[in-house]
Amino acid sequence: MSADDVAERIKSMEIRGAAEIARRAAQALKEEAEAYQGKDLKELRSRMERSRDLLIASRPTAISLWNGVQYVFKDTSKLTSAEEYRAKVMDNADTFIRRSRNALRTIGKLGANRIRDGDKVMTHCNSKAAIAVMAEAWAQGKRFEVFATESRPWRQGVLTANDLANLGIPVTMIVDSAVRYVMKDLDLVLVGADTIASNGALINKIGTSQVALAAHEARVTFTVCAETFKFSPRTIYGEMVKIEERDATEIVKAGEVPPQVKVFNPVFDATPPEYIDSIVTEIGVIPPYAAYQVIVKELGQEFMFNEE
Ligand code: RUB
Repeated sequence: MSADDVAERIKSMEIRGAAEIARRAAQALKEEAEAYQGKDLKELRSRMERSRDLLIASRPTAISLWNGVQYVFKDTSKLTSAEEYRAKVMDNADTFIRRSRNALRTIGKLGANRIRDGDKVMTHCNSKAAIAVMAEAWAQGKRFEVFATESRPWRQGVLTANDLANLGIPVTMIVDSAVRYVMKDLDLVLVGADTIASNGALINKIGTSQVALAAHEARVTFTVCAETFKFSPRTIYGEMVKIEERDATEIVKAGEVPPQVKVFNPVFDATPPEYIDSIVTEIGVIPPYAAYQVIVKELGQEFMFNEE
């Protein structure tokens, strides 16, 4: 699929979820490089850079997309032929996709240790990382049940409920506003991440911070499942994470309210680190306050000081 197509599908949410958009963008860049038959490095570079910019602009919040795309261009600036450049881009894309899939498996294994037999778990939105943890714990024979929030306005909770039901995991759907009401009976919250900032703040689907607040109040453990490519090197430079706002029609249909009514539709929010017990990554279970070290150590050489 072309980069233009993938960017459009990411924008329209046909392709969604922070890790998936990163993998699909890397794959699109790989295919674009693969399809180039010419010998003109300058032309290839400019085509690839156009696609890179298009993909990065397709959704603004998830740093995974930016990290994934940057990875595809790793060590390409000094290459001198179109063949070398093409091969490097393709190899980088494959490596990123493979690492991201491996990370998901490792997160599943490490996170599963956090689920105990008989637990009542809540999840919000539809995170493949959080689901990997529940899938692994279930496969290990642990028996627990899950409360999945609806996650308005896109209702990704329906996807989660289907994913869990297909695995045989008992799941109850609730509306987002029922979170605090059911929280007092729960043991654990497991959510994914679009971005983790250098101070350990979590940026995830709108409503995550309310879930965290309710968990904090009820002393329910709040755990984030996030690959290291969800950590943002850009926040180390002081950059704020851009919170995507989507169209009003996702909340109200045309004509439902008079035109003077404003509609505000932010689709992500920030949960402060003090509400997060731990973050399950492929390099271990860490406190949110270790985010800075993760960025420097894991992503440092590859992303931070590399202007490519
Ligand atoms: C999805 C969302 C998910 C994270 C993590 O939002 O907020 O919790 O992206 O997902 P949207 P994963 O539906 O708007 O993309 O663990 O699959 O990367």
